[in-house]
Amino acid sequence: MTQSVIVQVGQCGNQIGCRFWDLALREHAHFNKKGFYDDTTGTFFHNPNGDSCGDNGRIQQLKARAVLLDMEEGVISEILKGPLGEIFDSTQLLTGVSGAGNNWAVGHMTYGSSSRDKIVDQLRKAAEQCHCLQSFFLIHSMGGGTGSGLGTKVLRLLEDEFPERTRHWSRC
Ligand SMILES: Nc1nc2c(ncn2[C@@H]2O[C@H](COP(=O)(O)OP(=O)(O)OP(=O)(O)O)[C@@H](O)[C@H]2O)c(=O)[nH]1
Ligand SMILES: [Mg+2]
Repeated sequence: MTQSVIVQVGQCGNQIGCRFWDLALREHAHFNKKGFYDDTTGTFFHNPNGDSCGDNGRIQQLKARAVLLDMEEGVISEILKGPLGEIFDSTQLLTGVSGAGNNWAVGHMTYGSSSRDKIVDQLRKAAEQCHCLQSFFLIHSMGGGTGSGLGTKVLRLLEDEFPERTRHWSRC
């Protein structure tokens, strides 16, 4: 079975990404009534307890196979405080302070350069948690500075660093 990693960039990317996670959790809960960690669940979710689960083999904890990027803090900190907060941890997040002010060049060039190594590191960590990584899904806006500028930078990074993996992107 293969796995995929979702990369959400900027306000729009993170908000739409969270709608995806909400739906994915609901679907798994609907079809996986016994609550076992199986290959299907593993497509988008990582079991941080390894192969071991709790009593009766039921899932104790799930983490999204995701990397969350935003050059301001507000949206991601709201996500962490909300009902989806538990499926992410600090190693999957990268936030800045002031955002890219709706400026593609600031997102692409300024943050793209200063954050490159940290982003690659997070992508690698997410990839290393997969037995058989199939693809990356990138979610970002065409407007905004972070979504458009850093989002397109991340697309290039994925091509450079993971040339053999499929890339899908969703633009809003
Ligand atoms: N469909 C949809 N579009 C959104 C959402 N949030 C923002 N947008 C659109 O995204 C564009 C602005 O991009 P943002 O994602 O807010 O900006 P950003 O990527 O955070 O970039 P900066 O804040 O400029 O650094 C506008 O066209 C918004 O209408 C959302 O939740 N859903
Ligand atoms: Mg923003």
